[in-house]
Amino acid sequence: DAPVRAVISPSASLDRAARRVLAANWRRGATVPAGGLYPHQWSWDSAFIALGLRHFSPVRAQRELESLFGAQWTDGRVPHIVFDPLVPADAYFPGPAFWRSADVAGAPGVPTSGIVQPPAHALAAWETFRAAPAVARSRRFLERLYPRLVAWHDFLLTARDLRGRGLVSVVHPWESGMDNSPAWDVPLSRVVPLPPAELARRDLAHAAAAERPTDTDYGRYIRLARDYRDSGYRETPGFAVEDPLCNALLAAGEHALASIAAEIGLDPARHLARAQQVTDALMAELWDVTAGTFFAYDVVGDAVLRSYSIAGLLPVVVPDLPVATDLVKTALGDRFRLADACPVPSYDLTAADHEAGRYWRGPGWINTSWLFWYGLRLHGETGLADDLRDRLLARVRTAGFREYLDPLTGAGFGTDDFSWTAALTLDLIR
Ligand code: 2M8
Repeated sequence: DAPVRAVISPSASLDRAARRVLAANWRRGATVPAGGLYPHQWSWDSAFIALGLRHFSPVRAQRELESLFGAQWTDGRVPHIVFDPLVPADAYFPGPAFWRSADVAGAPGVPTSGIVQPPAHALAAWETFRAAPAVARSRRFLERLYPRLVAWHDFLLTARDLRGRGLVSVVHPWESGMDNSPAWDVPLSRVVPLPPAELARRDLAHAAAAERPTDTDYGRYIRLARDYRDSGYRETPGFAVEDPLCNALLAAGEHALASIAAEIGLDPARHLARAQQVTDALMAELWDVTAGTFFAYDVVGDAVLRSYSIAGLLPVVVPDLPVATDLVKTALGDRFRLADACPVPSYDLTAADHEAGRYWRGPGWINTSWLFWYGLRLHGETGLADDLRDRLLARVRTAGFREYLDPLTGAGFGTDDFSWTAALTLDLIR
């Protein structure tokens, strides 16, 4: 399928343009994030994509999540990439030949990666159900997905509770979804990068080098992934961090699982108890009252990572979080400038190493901004939420469905026709 460049003019509505992007990126049961740069199915992308699809094609939204969970491993992990066997092997690096999932007992028939991504899926499944309950009931959508979502959260809270404090660790920067976040600089500095000659980067054919991670970053990503793979995807390599965003999505996801359980006639109590446990652990281990944010924890280095990233504000998506007001205050301060910067910057605007156009080191993203918007509404900050939504839509109208934007100028970066930008735009319009 040729990528469709969305032309947004006053005559073509944003809604129609967004649907066109999602139609062009649909591939026989799942949506690719972007045809050139990311030509397979990505885990948390599918959760965000379902949140948009549910408004005009609830069955497609359900299938998006079903196809992802169809590639779940028997240990419960949901791989971060499900490879499309029809796409040429060298279209994306590292591809199926690198991950070698076929060699692992318990991996599915379709080739996948072996690492994971943030658990946004239970929330997306519940919201997908809520958009069209009758269709979902007739397809037994929740009945079929629920045991898989439970196994996914079980995997995270057992295999990945590396410190035994009730929090999940990510063992690769790609698992955080915020690949080259400055928050990972210290733990990554211990990883010896592979030389550029051992990397076959394909991303630079689709996006400017200045907007992507560096070769040194990639050398470290590939070494970590290779070591994890060579342990049979069991032993965590020299990188493990407790990320506030992953843990917040898990807590919010357990609340969603409680709603799902009740809907299909099961007892929601264990999910509410788990949500509370993860929320308590977040507060006890990652909250910094003086800084007014959550910080990630470096499990290997046994130290707090005092880096102000948007991930530290995103526990605002957790119902009953006792510090939501503090997070909003931090967001309104100089580091994130919620009142005028848009999308919400991925990283501290006042930091010396903030880079307005380089991937997760500064630009604003629609998915993390959507999560902040969702959290604002959850905690009754309707005025701030409406204002953020209006400014996000204005940015997309001007820049198109870009991957990420300069939060101060609105300039677009990365790939165009990016699926979660289009999908979450559709959700924000409603
Ligand atoms: C980016 O990550 C992939 C690796 O997973 C890459 O750089 O190739 C991240 O922005 C991640 O959050 C996202 O899910 C993925 C696909 O959109 O791209």
